Amino acid sequence: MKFSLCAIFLAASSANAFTSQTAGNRAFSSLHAASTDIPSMARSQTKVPVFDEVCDTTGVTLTRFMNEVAMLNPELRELTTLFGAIDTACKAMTNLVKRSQLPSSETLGYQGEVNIQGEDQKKLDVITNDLLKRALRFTGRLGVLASEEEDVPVDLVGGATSDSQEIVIEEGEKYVAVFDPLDGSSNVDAGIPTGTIIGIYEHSENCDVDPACVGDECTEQEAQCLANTLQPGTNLVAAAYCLYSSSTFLSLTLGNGVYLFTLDETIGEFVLSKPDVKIPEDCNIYSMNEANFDKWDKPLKDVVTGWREGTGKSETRFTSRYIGSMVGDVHRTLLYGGVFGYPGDTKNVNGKLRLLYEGAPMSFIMEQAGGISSTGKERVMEITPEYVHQRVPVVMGSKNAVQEVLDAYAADA
Ligand code: AHM
Ligand code: MG
Repeated sequence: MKFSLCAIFLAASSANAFTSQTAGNRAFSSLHAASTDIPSMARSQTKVPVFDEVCDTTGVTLTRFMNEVAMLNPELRELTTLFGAIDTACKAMTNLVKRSQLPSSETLGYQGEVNIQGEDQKKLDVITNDLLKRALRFTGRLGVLASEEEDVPVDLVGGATSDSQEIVIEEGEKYVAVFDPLDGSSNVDAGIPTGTIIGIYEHSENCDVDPACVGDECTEQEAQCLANTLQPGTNLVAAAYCLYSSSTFLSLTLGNGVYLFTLDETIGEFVLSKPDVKIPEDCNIYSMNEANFDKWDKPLKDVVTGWREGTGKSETRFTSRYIGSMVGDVHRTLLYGGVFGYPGDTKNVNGKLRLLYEGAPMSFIMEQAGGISSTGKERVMEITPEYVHQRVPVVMGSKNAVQEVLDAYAADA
């Protein structure tokens, strides 16, 4: 085992993955006119850790992985600090989700509040949002964050609480975080997998915001700084998801491949279980809410009909798997191959998923695993959000099958 793990990392090292992929991600960047001028993110080559000695008992923990990334790439030290907070928050959220099933926990059900998107908030949506916010806040490395459960972008450094929409920017912040604290929470009462999705962007060093500025009191420049969250996925420096299921998984990318960790509860650590995850190019599984089939665009309907009947490009009859929790559905899609989608339809032209904290980070991970993520017509990663809770149609997964969807849309144009 020791030998094979070392061999895998040596292979990753020779591929120089972190650097080249990060540069590739940047190459597509274009900022929305309304956002602050984010400095060019050209960075030196990121070095991949090589583990020539692996503890048989603990393997390679996330902590060690991040320490080695930081030692090799001092400019990423603050980013690895953020991952320390994510590591802790995902463990805490694992316990919350697990314990929620116990009669004594009283965390199931609805909070009695409706979020900005008109959705009923579950108690666990609110608790996990607060937990993740606080964990990230205490790193002191974060300027602004946007969350599914917050009306507007907020900052963690200045002491805002979940009850306060006050936005404060302090010196020293370096990153912007976007997240969905408990995706698929409608499933949680039934004990079905849920997840956390996180994206991290760089914060503009040029931002100078008066800590007293709130809402309309902010100058245009200050408001633009707060709009740092409105960056396209191509600007992401990192993305991660945690999946709360039979095990807890933490999957991350720093722009150079996807690394999958599994929580070993006996030692309380995430342990590297799959370095450099690659999605199979071919597949026979699709994962979409088929109750909406009649309302989908014709090109998508035609392709899915071909998959059902085995008359599509691959001449393979597909099967269907749909949990209704994006993190779980995408995780399975990454490991087994497949196509996950939440397309637009005649009722909701942009589908249901949110671009900033669902579509973009999951697309970054999918692309880093060798898959494709598109609206059918354009790359999800290239869309600059105009507002925080913007929705986006998504079709992502195995290269050849997603390409079949893109070809159908192109032929229909
Ligand atoms: P949520 O963020 O409110 O939990 O909604 C997002 C979830 C995704 O995890 C999942 O893909 C989708 O909603 C399922 O929606 P539907 O029930 O319409 O199929
Ligand atoms: Mg969600």
